[in-house]
Amino acid sequence: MRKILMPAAILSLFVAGPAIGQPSLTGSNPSAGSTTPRTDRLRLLFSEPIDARASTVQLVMTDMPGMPHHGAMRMAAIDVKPGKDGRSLDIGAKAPFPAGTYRLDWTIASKADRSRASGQLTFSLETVPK
Ligand SMILES: [Cu+2]
Repeated sequence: MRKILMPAAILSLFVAGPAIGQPSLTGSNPSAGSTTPRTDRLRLLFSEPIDARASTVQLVMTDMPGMPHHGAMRMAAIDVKPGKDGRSLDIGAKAPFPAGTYRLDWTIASKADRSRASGQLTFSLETVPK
């Protein structure tokens, strides 16, 4: 009996997959995997309206030029605001983030049905010589 039930259980997990209408990341600034000039503004854009108050964002610096053993360092001083379009999050800081590689961990909730989604965005910021 167990041998018959097991594949059925696995199949049902597979079919359940991502819920219909589950929000997803459709764009960002900087874009995923990119290297761009240092900035004090980051943006996440989602596929549908989100509940910004039920959403969380954490920015972690994972690498820094000249620091080979740089561990994951959380950037605490960030300000997260809902975008005017209702489907984005604007992340700001008082000064441009230092040059380095970053991981932005996000968790959001759909405004329509509260379904949650989470993911990561990685990008690098560099100092542009004047
Ligand atoms: Cu650092």
